[in-house]
Amino acid sequence: QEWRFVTEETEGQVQNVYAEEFAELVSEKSGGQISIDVYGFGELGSEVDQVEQLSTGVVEFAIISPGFTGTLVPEGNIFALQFLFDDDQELNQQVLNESEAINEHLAGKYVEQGIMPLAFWTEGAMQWTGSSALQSPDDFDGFQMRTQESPLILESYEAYDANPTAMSWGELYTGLQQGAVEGQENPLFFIEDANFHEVQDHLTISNHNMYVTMTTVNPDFYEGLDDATKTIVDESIEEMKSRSFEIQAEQNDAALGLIEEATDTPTEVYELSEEERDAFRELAVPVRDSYRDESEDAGMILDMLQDEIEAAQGN
Ligand code: 6CS
Repeated sequence: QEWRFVTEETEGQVQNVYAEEFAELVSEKSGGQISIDVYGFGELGSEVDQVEQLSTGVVEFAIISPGFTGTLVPEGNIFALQFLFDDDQELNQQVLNESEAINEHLAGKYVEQGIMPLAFWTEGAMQWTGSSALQSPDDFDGFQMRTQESPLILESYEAYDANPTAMSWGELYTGLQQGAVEGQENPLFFIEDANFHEVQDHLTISNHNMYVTMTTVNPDFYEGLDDATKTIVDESIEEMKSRSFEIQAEQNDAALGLIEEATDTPTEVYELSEEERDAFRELAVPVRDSYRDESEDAGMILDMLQDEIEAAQGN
């Protein structure tokens, strides 16, 4: 059998390393009977096109970031909420692995739209880059911020009085270079590998949110698998849970040094203090009320997740 797996990133980046390793596991476990072709970003379309390719069965597997499903699955906007999770990414990954709010209630909303999440995982804490310094909410006043598609990501930057625009990352380097947008948010590995630091003068270590993504499968395809094949998929997903964390940690740990070494395109690095982060947090927290208004179950999902995060922090 031959399956297709599309990601939102390119060769060597976290999602592609993940997909290649997943393909290898499935091939091994099936004694070479199942081979998975991995398609990188740009080979099949934009991030939003890929959401449809998964739900219509053009591809069997996809890595989909909730930032691109904001209008399709409003409850998925929960990951747009800044300062909701802990600063400790390992604790966050544990919550993502074990959360009933996410793996049952939120996952159910995705299944209703033809997207079956098999794992939710972090690609690391997100940081800001800008053509000007971003150290206080005032610095975002009128700032042209690029974001993913989700309404609540846009609203989160409107809360800082910025002018956010949704854009595919395929257009982002040129957009930053030509000044169509002035800044963006991403984990350090992605900022470095996509070379955004080349066209940005400032990098703020803000840790304002973490980047969450999902390994997904087409539900009809998955339900149609025989039990032995399902077990191969499930075991491979399980084994990739610790691997995904290691892959992102390794790349994110190396990235800041690489950005600082690129002295021909210097980038000023500034780390926010806790007090400076609090000024953003204060404006970000009310956006949670907009999340509650997203749907009938959104409030329940948010309350449950907050309890789960607090329980994990108490350990
Ligand atoms: O900023 C983005 O849209 C891209 N960022 C990451 C970390 N992965 C893919 C995504 O499309």
